[in-house]
Amino acid sequence: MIELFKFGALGKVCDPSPFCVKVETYLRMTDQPYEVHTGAHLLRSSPKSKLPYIRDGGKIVADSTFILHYLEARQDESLDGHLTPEQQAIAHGMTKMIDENLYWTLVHGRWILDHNWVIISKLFFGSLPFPLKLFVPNMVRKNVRRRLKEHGIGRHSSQEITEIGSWDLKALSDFLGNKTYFFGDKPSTLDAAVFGFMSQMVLSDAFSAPIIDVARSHANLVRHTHAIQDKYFPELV
Ligand SMILES: N[C@@H](CCC(=O)N[C@@H](CS)C(=O)NCC(=O)O)C(=O)O
Repeated sequence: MIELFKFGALGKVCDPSPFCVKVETYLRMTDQPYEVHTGAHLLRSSPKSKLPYIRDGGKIVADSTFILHYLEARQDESLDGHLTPEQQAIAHGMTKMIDENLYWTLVHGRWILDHNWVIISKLFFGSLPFPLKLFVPNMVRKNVRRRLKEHGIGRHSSQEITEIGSWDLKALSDFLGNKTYFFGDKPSTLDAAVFGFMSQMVLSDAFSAPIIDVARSHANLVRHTHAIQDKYFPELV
């Protein structure tokens, strides 16, 4: 059986990491039995020092994109099997837009906006023993700030970062239109990737940020998020 290593549920969201949500949603959409291991300490055993990763018997696969490629190849009927090569190309491009661009607007909203930092430092570091809790949270935040700068997005103002994210959200919303899923009546890996991100914005009230307001202003993306949550994560509704 597949073992999924992730952080753990945050309220109604099955994980605070969009990448962990993407993989778990994929496992549920493809009806695969799996068991979970949860906790930030798992970062230490992760081959890429990030979550998620999976174990399938003796094989370990890290990174949501590698995991989905591995799982797609492993089963008889792939989740994207109904897509044409052209649709698969669009799905790939949009997924990377979420993973490599939109994701960082979420990181900025959670870690850099001061009012959310207060929440995140309690949520993620609240149980650290004294004196670690005095300096570890600020060390990690400094590291996140550095990564945002290196990525490039951290060189923009908060207002510009929201604008960058809102272009991606508009593209997703325009592409979804009135369809149930991004490519019609059947879900695909793109639906799992979008849900990974949108679930953070729509299903959790833990954080507030302009990018969250923008995400919630797209009625069709909100409808898509609730539909996937209701169907694949009924225990969290
Ligand atoms: N490219 C990776 C990204 C995974 C990732 O960035 N995970 C974050 C949580 S959202 C993480 O583990 N961060 C911990 C760290 O960087 O120390 C994937 O697709 O799985």
